[in-house]
Formats: sequence, C-alpha cells, structure tokens
Amino acid sequence: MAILPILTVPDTILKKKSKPVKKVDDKLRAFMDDMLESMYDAPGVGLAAVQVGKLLRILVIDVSPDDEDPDPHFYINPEITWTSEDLAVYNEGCLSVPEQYADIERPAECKATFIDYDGENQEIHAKGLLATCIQHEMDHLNGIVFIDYLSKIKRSMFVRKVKKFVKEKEE
Ligand code: GNR
Ligand code: NI
Repeated sequence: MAILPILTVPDTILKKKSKPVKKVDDKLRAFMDDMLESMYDAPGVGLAAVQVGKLLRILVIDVSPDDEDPDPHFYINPEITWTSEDLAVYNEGCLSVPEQYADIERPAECKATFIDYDGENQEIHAKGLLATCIQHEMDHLNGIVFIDYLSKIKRSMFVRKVKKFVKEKEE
C-alpha cells in the first residue's frame, strides 16, 4: 500500500472530468486500497480518484464516527438517481482546499447507484453527512470543487490561502 500525494487548488487537473472505470480487477482494487490509505492519512472522510491525479470515476468514503470501527465504502462509476427537495447546509472542507471551510447548501438526501469493491451493482439511499459527502465527491468527478459555489472574491481568497499553506508546508 502507498500514500499518494493529494492535489490542491488551483491545480487544473481538479477541473477535469473523470472517465468511467471499465473493469474492476485486482489492479484497480490495489489503487483503491491506496486511495483509502491516503484518505485516512490526510485525514478525510472522502476522497475522489482525481484528487490523487487519476481521472477515474472512483470515490472512497468513510463517515463512521472517530470512536467507532472504520467503515470504508468504495463507489465505482457512481450516479445520483434522486435528490430530495429539502436542502441541508453543511460546513464543508476539502482535502484539495486544505484548512478552508464554507457553508454549502445541497439536497439533504440522495439516492445513488454504483459498483462496489467486488464489482457488484449497488444502490444507496443516503442522508446526513453521507449524503453531503457523496454529492461533494460526485462534484469532483465532474471537475467541480466546493469553492466553485462561492463568490469569485471568496474563491480567490481561498485559493490564495491554500497556495500560502502549501508553500509554508514545503519549507
Ligand atoms: O474530509 C472531508 N470532509 C468533508 C466535510 C464536509 C463535507 C465534505 C467533506 S469531504 C472532505 C474530503 C474531500 O475533500 N473529499 O473530496
Ligand atoms: Ni473534496
């Protein structure tokens, strides 16, 4: 297993649309294991493959409470099939926008279809943090980062702060 470096804004790779996975095999599973390890190391509750530079439609999410056992889930070629009318606001963060947080409003619940780690078709009805996280990660697969929902001025402030954070970390 390996910890992969996580891309940060304004890296243009984060703007690209990810491509569907064609085959779920051991090579892909090894990459997904690396994604999971990288997510736990960060630490974060979700990670999209594009965040580690691979433009494939893969997410890993674990929203289990810190004091409980890990509960990782892999979502391959996920598609949101339904979103609730009622919305929820969550103070979102992103590993690609380190140390910056903003309230983002999204549908409170969603349903999604996806392929799991074993290559089986699955469906999920998500609420709470999981619903927010699935939608946040789905955005990554379409080249969208949560700061794209903010005003231009707030977005550029976040990008400036991330550049400073990354630079200081490198020193
Ligand atoms: O770790 C993360 N926390 C988080 C909190 C609120 C809403 C979304 C997220 S996802 C984020 C990890 C990440 O950047 N995934 O793309
Ligand atoms: Ni993110």
